[in-house]
Amino acid sequence: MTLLLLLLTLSWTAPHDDGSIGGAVAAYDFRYAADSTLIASGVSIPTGVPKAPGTLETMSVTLPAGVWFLALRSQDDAGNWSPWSNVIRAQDVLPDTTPPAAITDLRVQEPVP
Ligand SMILES: [Ca+2]
Repeated sequence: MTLLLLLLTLSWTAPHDDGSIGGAVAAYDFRYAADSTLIASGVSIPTGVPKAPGTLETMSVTLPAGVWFLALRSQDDAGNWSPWSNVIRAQDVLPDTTPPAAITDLRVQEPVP
């Protein structure tokens, strides 16, 4: 039996410490869950140190096969948490099991001498 995993590359823009101004945030809280309403109690995913505000953050995540919802929030150095981000849905890319259609126009193009 093959152990199926879901491999994702995620990205977001690094936020500011104080709303839309200030330096980098201190930490991220990145989670996934089987239900979009359960993100806050979902499984934590380790992230790197937050980058400078406005920088594109990218991260590779490996999850068990299935359908998952993911979101993150950030914390400043005073301990304040941002609201949760938008929630994204990720699922396995199912194997392609649809074959090509049958060719139906096979014919002799010219008489063979
Ligand atoms: Ca702040």
